[in-house]
Amino acid sequence: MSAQQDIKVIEDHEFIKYSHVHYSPEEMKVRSHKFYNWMETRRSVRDFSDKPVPKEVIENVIMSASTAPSGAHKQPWTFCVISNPEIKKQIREAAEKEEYESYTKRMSEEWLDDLKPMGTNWKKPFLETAPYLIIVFKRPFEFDAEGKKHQNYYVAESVGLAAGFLITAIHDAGLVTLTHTPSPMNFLAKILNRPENERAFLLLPVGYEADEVYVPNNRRKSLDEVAVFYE
Ligand code: IYR
Repeated sequence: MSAQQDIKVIEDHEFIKYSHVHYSPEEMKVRSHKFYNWMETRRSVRDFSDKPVPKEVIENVIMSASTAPSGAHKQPWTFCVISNPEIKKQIREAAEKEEYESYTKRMSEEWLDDLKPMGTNWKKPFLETAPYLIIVFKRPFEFDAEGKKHQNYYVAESVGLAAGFLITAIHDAGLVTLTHTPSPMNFLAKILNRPENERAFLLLPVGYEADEVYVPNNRRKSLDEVAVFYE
């Protein structure tokens, strides 16, 4: 028999008693340091292996992403998971068409210069090689059963947080990803036949890195460069 949940009703709404796990200051230091070291090993990868990944892992990382906080708890996101080779091919062709235009016409000289150390170009073979593509859609509004439109709140912030959780969960599972933003992205909603309340937000290929992968030798900003303490 499970323990009875401690529930309080305030103005007709249920609240459940919550307490988080507590660690000693020493344990917190060790845990936070370990977690930082682990996150520090994450890298964006552009060369993928076609080695299969269990679907259950993808399901679990999406459920972790969906634990992100969201405006008024609307969870204004949909994760589309593509493993079908025909659809991946369509996505690659459409993305490369847009990226070709971007790299050859739309991006400024300064932007192209800033991207040189990343070694990117309009070619996106990973869109077919990676076993899974996860496309994160934001949902700016919802339709209720009567067809009435309801706005969601802080949609970009909420979906950005869910994407961060997703990337963290993918890393934790021992897989790699890339935050790919083909621009403009409306071809994705068309190919995937998404409803009118969804807009593509991010495209993440997910899988194992290719056998021999090199990533840009980027350094990350130090604490001093990213944080200001007011004591
Ligand atoms: N969307 C393009 C270009 C691109 C832009 C930025 I800012 C990057 O950090 C990386 C790439 C692409 O995906 O290649």
